Parts: sequence; C-alpha cells; structure tokens
Amino acid sequence: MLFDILTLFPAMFEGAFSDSIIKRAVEKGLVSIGIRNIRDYSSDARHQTVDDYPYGGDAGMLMKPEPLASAIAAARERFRAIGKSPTVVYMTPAGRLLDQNIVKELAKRETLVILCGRYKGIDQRIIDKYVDIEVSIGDYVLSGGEIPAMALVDAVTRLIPGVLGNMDSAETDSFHSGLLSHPQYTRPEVFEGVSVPEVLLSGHHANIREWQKRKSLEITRERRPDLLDRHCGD
Ligand code: 6GU
Repeated sequence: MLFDILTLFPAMFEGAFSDSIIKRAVEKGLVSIGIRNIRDYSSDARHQTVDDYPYGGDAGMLMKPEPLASAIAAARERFRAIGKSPTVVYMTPAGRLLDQNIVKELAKRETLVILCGRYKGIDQRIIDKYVDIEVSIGDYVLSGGEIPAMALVDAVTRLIPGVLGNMDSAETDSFHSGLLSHPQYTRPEVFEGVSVPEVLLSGHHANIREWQKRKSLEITRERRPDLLDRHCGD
C-alpha cells in the first residue's frame, strides 16, 4: 500500500509513523508513506498563501483550491509513473463515519492519497472534482484532518497482509467480527486480591471459547447495541 498524505503540518506525522507496527510495515516494504506539504504547492512563492476568505462572508478561512489541486496532481503523478490510479480520501467532520468496513474497503486499494483539511475546510470544487471519499473519525471537532489521517493509515496498515504477525493478529481485534472483544487477563493469577476468571485457568479450550464469545456478546449488548444489529455470526 502506498500512501501520499497532503497536509499543512507535515511534522505532526513524524512521531506517529516512526514506531511499532507502522514502522515495521514500512521497513518490510509493505507500506510506503509519503508526506507532502501543501504550502510547497502554493502559487505565490513569496507568501506561500494557502488560505482565503469564504464567499458569503462566513467567519474563518478556507483552504484555497489551487495549491490543493497542484498537490493532488503531484501525488497522482507519482502514482501514474508506476501505473497506479489512487483513491483520494478527504478527512473532514462532514465525511462518512469511519468504521472497519470502510477500512477494509480502503485496504484493498493499492494507492491512497489522503487530504488533511484545516481551518473551516476546503473549496467545494476540489471535493467535487478530485475527492473520491470523504471520511470523518467521529462526532467531535478536531483542529484538522492530520490526527484522523493517522488513525486511517494505522487502521488500513493493520489489514495489509504480512503486517501483523500471529502475535497481534487482526482476527482477535474488537470490531473484526463486528463485536467488541472480551476481557483479557495476564499474570499474576491473583492481582490486588482479584483472581483471573476460573475458566481461563481450566485449560478447557471449548469452554474458554464459549466464555469469550459470551463475554464479547454481553459487552457489545451493554455498550454498543447498535453493533449487534449489523453483526452476522463470527
Ligand atoms: Cl476527519 N477532521 C476534523 N477536523 N475533525 C474531525 C474529523 C476530521 N473527524 C472527526 N472530527
């Protein structure tokens, strides 16, 4: 998977991708993440302007269309050179709520361009002409699309074959089966007076699976009944 991220704040990504699973995925050559500073594509070299006032007189600023179009064109060109045509994702609170189904869909693409919005958003003509899908990560306000982009890259990268070993397999993650995961315990057997549930110490695998499934359903019913409607078996 090749990612090309367009942002006004490239430094925000430095730490996020330089550790743990994403770092290893990059080192193994399974993913490559390019970060492009939209300011570099500004048409006025002197001030490198990237924002402007909205028509209609609303408060706040918008990202101008020209630098965005140039940055998207540069990303497209990078991929065209290797025979790929990317899916362009725009991170915006007005987008579709990100869930594991969207993540699975995006993980099937070979190349993704991820556009991070700032200020009050971007000129609608960029969305109409260049954006394939608009994605939000939840019903709350963030200062920009950078943190959502990191969440998206992380979630997609986990699904690329070879990225996860058996140790942290995606199959046991919450949401993979459409349910929240069951509680987990490690040593010691008794911690601050509280024991690990008996069944987990029994060594009886069928009983353990049964307990985990039951807990998983219980927790999902209690916290996220909306997920049960969409859940189909395991
Ligand atoms: Cl994708 N962007 C911003 N600015 N805020 C958000 C969001 C995205 N998703 C949830 N809140």
